[in-house]
Amino acid sequence: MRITGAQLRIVEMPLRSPFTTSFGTEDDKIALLIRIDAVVDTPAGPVESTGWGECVAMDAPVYSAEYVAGAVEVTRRFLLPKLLAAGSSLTAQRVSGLLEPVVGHPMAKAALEMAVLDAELRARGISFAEHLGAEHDRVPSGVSVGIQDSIPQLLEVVGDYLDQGYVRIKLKIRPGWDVDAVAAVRERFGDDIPLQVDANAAYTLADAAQLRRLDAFGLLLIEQPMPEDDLRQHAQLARLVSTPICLDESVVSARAAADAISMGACRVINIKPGRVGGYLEARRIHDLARAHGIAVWCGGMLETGLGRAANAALAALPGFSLPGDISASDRFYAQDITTPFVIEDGHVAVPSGPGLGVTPNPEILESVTTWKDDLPVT
Ligand code: NPQ
Ligand code: MG
Repeated sequence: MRITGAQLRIVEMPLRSPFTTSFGTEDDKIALLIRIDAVVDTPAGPVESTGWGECVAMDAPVYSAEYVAGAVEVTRRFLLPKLLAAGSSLTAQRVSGLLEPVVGHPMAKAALEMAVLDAELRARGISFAEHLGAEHDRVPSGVSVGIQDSIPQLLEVVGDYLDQGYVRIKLKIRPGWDVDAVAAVRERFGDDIPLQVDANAAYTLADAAQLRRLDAFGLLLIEQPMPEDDLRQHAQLARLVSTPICLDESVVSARAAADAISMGACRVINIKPGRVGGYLEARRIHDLARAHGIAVWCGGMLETGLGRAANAALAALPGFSLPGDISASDRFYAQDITTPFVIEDGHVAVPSGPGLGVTPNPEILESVTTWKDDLPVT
């Protein structure tokens, strides 16, 4: 394909309720979207197409090093020019190689690859799901529950999500909000609900005794207890607790996943396409984990309907053996920019149309846009 147009756009969407994690409280979701116009070569000849990419970097570098303004800068100044330089030889498959000389910035790279892949697949009439190798037309839906002001409030929120049909609950934890929160949820809702926790790197190995207390509650996993670059410490912790350790922030590539697996740092991996540089690298991690008997599930970054569509397609691959953080749109948003994803019988449908299978509603998109910029493509 050849890129004929590129537009960056920042959208700001109010969250239905504040979302608190160990790294802070978010009241709004800020997303960087990229639209690419392209002429795509197909068996039927050249076809004009459009592709959408969503960058999951947050407004501030608190989950990982990337942040929205940095992603804008690196995309316009370093990443897009590398794709333009490829001329008409550009394919989605080639994007990660073309962008490899730029160190880091996986979320910005992932958004560009997603847009190129979407444009390509729309032109060829193939869905993300089919292209990635999905084997299901719906995926089980889990929900991530933020840190609350009180235990009664937590129980009310969790009860609400269970009533909506979510098949797995993930509690955000941090020192001071861990064992008691888990104990209360178990006491109220029983031992049968699939339950896990996510620390977003808030602990150290010195907290091993406290984390070991979680072993009593039959959790599916403890997600990212310690900082991103503490693979070795995670391997040590894995020997001190019986609950499976799951890595999120630490798994920044298939190479990092291979290191973590060989070190015994995790028995489960949360795959987030943005964090690992794209859907194609995400699939490689799926394949690698599957070959090693490591369970994977699809994480979430409060994506709009665009990213949610692609995540649902990925989560439909056969190795995704645990429910992911793919919730309904209304978990986070009163109004999504695409046709909203809904939860039905505990599942979210995998779009089947060409490319992402969803497009932004133009009026809604404009109404949430706070900034946009057409990038030069000649
Ligand atoms: C995680 N996500 O698994 C993340 C972290 C996270 C669904 O728990 C705005 C944008 C707020 C992205 C808060 C879930 C966010 C965000 C938390 C991502 O670690
Ligand atoms: Mg996480």
